Amino acid sequence: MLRKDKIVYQIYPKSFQDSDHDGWGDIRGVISRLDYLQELGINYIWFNPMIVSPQKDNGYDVKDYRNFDPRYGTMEDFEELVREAKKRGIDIMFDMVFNHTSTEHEWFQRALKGETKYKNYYIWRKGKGPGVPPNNWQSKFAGSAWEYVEQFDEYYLHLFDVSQADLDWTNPDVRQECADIVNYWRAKGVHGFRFDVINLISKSSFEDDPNNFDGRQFYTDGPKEHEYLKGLNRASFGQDPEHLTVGEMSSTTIENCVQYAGEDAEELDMVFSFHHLKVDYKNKMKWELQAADFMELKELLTKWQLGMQEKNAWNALFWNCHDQPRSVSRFGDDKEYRKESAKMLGSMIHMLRGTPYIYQGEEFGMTNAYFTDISEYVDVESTNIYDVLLNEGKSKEEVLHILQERSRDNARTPMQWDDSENGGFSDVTPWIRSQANYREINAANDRRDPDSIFAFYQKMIQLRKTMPIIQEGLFEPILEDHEKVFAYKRVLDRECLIAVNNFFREETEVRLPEDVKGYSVLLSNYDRKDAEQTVTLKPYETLVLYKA
Ligand code: TEU
Repeated sequence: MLRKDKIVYQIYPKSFQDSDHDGWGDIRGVISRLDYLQELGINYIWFNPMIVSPQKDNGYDVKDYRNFDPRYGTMEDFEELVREAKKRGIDIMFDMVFNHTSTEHEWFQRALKGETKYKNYYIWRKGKGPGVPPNNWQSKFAGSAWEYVEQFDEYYLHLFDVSQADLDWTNPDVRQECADIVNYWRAKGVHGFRFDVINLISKSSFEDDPNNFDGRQFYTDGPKEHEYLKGLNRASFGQDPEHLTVGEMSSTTIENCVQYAGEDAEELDMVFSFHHLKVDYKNKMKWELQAADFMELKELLTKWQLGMQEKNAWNALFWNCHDQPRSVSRFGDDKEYRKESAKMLGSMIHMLRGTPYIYQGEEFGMTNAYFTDISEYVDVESTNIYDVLLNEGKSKEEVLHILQERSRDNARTPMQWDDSENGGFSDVTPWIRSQANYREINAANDRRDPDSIFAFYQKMIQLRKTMPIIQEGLFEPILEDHEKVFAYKRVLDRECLIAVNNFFREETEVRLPEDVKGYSVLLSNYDRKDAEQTVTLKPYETLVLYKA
């Protein structure tokens, strides 16, 4: 049974805390910071992959599913982490990357040696003619999704980097291997699993994309998805009554997600979907900038809340992760109203129906990286697209500006703990540059403020843990036409919660749908003590009212 009082904290281990002076975060570094996480109040830590990987895609290119990259530490370190976390009431969630492996993985290497068993673990097709790939699908990281291998005169599919070969899930051996890997980590004390791009594992057919787009219609939410997920559930985590699972769903639909995360579907507990994080993509294109379309954001979040609720399915709630620019820079104001807007964005997410995820640094308002030179970027997607956009004729300045807004590295800079060298992450040069603003924006500085963002997050977390209305209440949109405010109600029996959030730097007036005399203020980022039916909201104000 899914516990609805949980809050997950995401750690990008490479950038969280270095303990052995190599500029690279590690497990012992995490152990040294567990008290901080306990104080915050979270229940789960989701770790991005720490297993052996050539690091072309920072661990999402898996070379060995069962062993840690020594730069992160040893199995003994991990066992200690599990014990120490447990003492503090924290469970571990691991990232399972099952759509693809690194081409350095033993399976792919044996495939290349001609072992049929392993060749059948991957997806191979003949080209359409000499030098012409099997179809026009595009990799998510730019270029064709197919790579030619001369000795077979065939191409293998890679929806991501050329070093990330897609696994063939129609092969029962592949499905069994994946279940075995989940069970291996379960035996080590892992109860939580995040499944990377798991809705891409069932490919429907291998025809050309008629719209000359990337081909996603043929490999997203494919015909066997639900069957594969039910099978994985039965063969692995479903046997653990305490499990917590989340699927990362790329370009998915509500129709599919109500099943993936339906209460009785026996697939997953919840889903990440990304539509609300594309409202600043012009024509849905990641590398074309536009100001966030606030009405579209409201519409999408409302549609997903209602659509999932109607079918008794469960959302993961988030603004940030290791693939997204920082929310305070993107939807808030990371200068004048950084503190106010960071709290407002947190409140908006944490009062919704679903399980909230906090990404490292969000709890004290870390901002985008604002790198000014391409040499500062590490992410394969960013460096690839840099060349592509230059070749398309954009100027260097223009492309660097786009990356400042969109690059995944915005979220991957070292955690800013204090104002010491590299923000206290490491005393040697980190694998990726620290942000220039760490002397001012850091956890220690924030926590010196009695009215800190951290304290606000602590409060939101405690509210969720103690108030059934936040865990279970029904979601109901209000003020749907308001152009500045995202507002909603949560209702449980006779209890009611009203949340209003001003997304803009101007004051704005709202008239609530009912008299709020009997309500008390549950959360405010401006020290508001009471409210009337008509309220003038301050810049980026969040106000949460509650009536028992
Ligand atoms: O991301 C899946 C994914 O498609 C994106 O969020 C991706 O970063 C974006 O679309 C590119 O424009 C997952 C992981 O979270 C990501 O870090 C990996 O790179 C990717 O899968 C491949 O494993």
